[in-house]
Amino acid sequence: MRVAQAKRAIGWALLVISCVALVLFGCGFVAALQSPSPAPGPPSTPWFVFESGFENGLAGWTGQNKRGADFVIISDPTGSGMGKVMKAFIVNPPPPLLPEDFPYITRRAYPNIWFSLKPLPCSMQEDVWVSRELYEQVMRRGNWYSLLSFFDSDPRRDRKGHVAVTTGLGDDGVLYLNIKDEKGDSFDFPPPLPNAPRLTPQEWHTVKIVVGADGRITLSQDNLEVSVGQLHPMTRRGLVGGHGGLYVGHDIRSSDPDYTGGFILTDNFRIACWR
Ligand SMILES: [Ca+2]
Repeated sequence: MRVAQAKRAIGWALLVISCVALVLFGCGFVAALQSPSPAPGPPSTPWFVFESGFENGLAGWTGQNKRGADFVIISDPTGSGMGKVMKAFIVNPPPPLLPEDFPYITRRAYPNIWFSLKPLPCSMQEDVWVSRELYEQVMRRGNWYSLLSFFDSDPRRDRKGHVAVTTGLGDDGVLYLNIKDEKGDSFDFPPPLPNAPRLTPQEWHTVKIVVGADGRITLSQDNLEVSVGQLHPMTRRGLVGGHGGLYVGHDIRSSDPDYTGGFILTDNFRIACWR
């Protein structure tokens, strides 16, 4: 009798264990079905990298451009632990008064980097902090505002470089792509993706452009996609340099008597190309 009871108990135990195992297996199978596809892994180790966090001033940069604006390397004034940062700002004296839509007025202040053509894919990114004064001034007047300029080489005139992609700030505070044709004129402004994040003032943001070997361009802010586009077919596929910093269009001082100044901070500029 006892043997029979023991056998029955063992039988029940095995049955329960089997059921539990089946349920667990089933749950795992369902979970596997429901989980999103795995995020793509990090790209292979870049074979070309340029980085500047301005800790050694302008070490590594190959030139600079200052017109109607200036920049200095200072300790991070935002208390965000960024170390040295680049502060760019509009400078006096204001230029002559010109029509607000005069096309050749730009204010620029940035170091730039040039090198021999690097095949795609490549990325370019920087951290930015825009003061409220500059942000509102730029947005209120609808000025374009370039954060990153991604240069390829000119396919026809063999110039040193040609702007292939820049970024601008829309009236809605969302960054957009400005894709250039082979002459450097604006070719395409892909609309932002739904729910694209706004570039808020007085906060650090990471802005990044990735251009794939197929010419696909992805603009992201703080690791969220903002806009996607495609290189103009006539531009050469590669990267020869670029810059971040301050680059605004029109004459934002003469067009606004209430202009109160403002500045942009830039840090952790980085270019990477990989295979
Ligand atoms: Ca830094």
